[in-house]
Amino acid sequence: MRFSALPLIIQYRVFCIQSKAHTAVLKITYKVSYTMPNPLYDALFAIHAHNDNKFISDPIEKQQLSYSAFVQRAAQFSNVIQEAGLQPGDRLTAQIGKSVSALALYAGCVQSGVVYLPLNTAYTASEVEYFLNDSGASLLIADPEAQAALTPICDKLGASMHTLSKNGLTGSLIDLVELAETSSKTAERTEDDLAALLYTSGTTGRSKGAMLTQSNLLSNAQVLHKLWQFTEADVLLHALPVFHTHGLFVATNTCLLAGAQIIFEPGFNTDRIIERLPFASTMMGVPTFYTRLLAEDSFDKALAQHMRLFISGSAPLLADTHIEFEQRTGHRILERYGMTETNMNTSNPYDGERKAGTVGFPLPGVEVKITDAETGEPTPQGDIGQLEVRGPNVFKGYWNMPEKTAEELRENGFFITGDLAQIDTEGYVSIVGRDKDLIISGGYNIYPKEIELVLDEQPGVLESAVIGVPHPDFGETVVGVLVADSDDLNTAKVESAVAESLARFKHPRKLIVLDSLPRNAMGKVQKNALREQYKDLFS
Ligand code: MLC
Ligand code: AMP
Repeated sequence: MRFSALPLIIQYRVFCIQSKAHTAVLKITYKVSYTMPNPLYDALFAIHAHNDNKFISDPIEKQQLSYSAFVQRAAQFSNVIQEAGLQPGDRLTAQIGKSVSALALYAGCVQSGVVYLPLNTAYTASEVEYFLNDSGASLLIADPEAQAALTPICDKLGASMHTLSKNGLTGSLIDLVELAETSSKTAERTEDDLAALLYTSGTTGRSKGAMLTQSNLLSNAQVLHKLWQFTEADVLLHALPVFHTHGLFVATNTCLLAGAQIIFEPGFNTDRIIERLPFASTMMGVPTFYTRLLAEDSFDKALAQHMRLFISGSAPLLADTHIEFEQRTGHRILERYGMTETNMNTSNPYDGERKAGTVGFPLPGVEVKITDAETGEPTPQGDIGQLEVRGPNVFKGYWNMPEKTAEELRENGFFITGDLAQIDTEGYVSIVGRDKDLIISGGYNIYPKEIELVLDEQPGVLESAVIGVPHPDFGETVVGVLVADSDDLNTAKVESAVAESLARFKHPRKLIVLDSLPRNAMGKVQKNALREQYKDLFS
């Protein structure tokens, strides 16, 4: 059982060596075909079963966990998941803090073949209810502080719940994990089986579950590992949340493939990051990380001298930030572009020129084209159009939403990203805008429609328009423009209603009341006019 996660050949070799029947090994090797019972588990975790190198460490607090110890911990989580009755293909939802246990839970899901559905810790109970209900998840792992609010929801939906504390050290889940065996049966999976379900908000206000297969995740990690030249000598300073593609897949899977070490920070605290930078060789972040570092006088060349690579993504990195960063540290940030539905699509080169304001070239194996939104036909070289991508990284479709899937994922495999882009004569892709009504605040996607639906329901509100405006820290932030239908409009009450139903990062940082919304001749709200009018609100 201990080696059941390994390819059959290796299992047999190990078995033969253990039983001292060395002579049988070669004969058997040629008879048994090479099977990969769980490609993602084998590539990311099983290979580390005997790796005693550091996986997670903290150079300041002098803590560390080896790869082999982590694999054993993951097996304990896998056993608990299986003992809870979850079968391969079932969904497990987690709204938990960033901890080693959160990573082991992810690994335990991969090992047991259960589809992992991580949720932003900022989501309110009503948001969690939507995800639980839509995904049909049978088990929710939640913070003990959220237990009282989430228990009735689980009861209503027939899901079970376990708790896990923010630091991952206590909770009913840990009580079971502590008792579980440190080896576990590995569920057989194919590359096309789902590994994760990640929700992304939609323009209609309803979040969509992006179905990510084992090969979506694995192929992307393999490409990034090679392209960005990660090795076991690397130490990644990891300050991203682990409920999104960036922190969970791009950062973690790439390190797992390389056998690199991770300094696993609970969040982005500038002082703690500055303290740990000298021990790291690489960092991945959203642009806010880099602007926050640049705001510190102590952030200089000396502090970054051991670094090999800074990577940015999830939101546009201003060319000014790129240039200032290079002047300050001598490092050119490598900007890449991706999405929940597609993992990573493009990247600036590791060795070649990293062009500020661009997201580089399509990744190996990924096709990118710019098309006309009306006709779907490719646009002439250099023109702006909608960006479409195709490759092994592109998701399988939206969970239980065949129509939405058909709208965005063409039959020929190209996914319409909703981003507007152009490609220069050297092949560098630039994201120049969005065809979708979307705000990206500090790397979190916010769909205005979702907020407008809540605002419109409030007493005294006739209608609303939610826009994104420039923000010095978050890149963009949310502003709500309201039209009153009576004297009853009380913006403080509106704010508390929003707070009850939507995660904090989606809350409008300002509510503005107008007599009417600007509209074009067709009656459509002119959000561009509002964005222009309020563009300096936070500068
Ligand atoms: C926190 N707050 C935010 C916010 N993050 N508000 C708007 N936008 C955000 N992104 C709220 C807090 O709740 C708090 O509310 C206030 O803003 C200030 O908090 P803070 O302490 O300054 O925030 P902090 O905890 O430091 O978080 C900021 C951040 C974080 C930028 C470090 O948001 C972050 O880690 N973002 C990364 C998101 C990410 O991983 N995206 C990848 C998606 S995958 P109050 O009540 O105190 O005012 C993807 C694909 C791809 O996009 O290509 O990668
Ligand atoms: P998400 O749905 O959270 O995965 O966010 C994906 C979106 O983030 C993309 O569609 C882009 O709009 C945006 N994005 C990601 N990386 C970049 C980047 N480097 N530059 C500009 N936008 C980006």
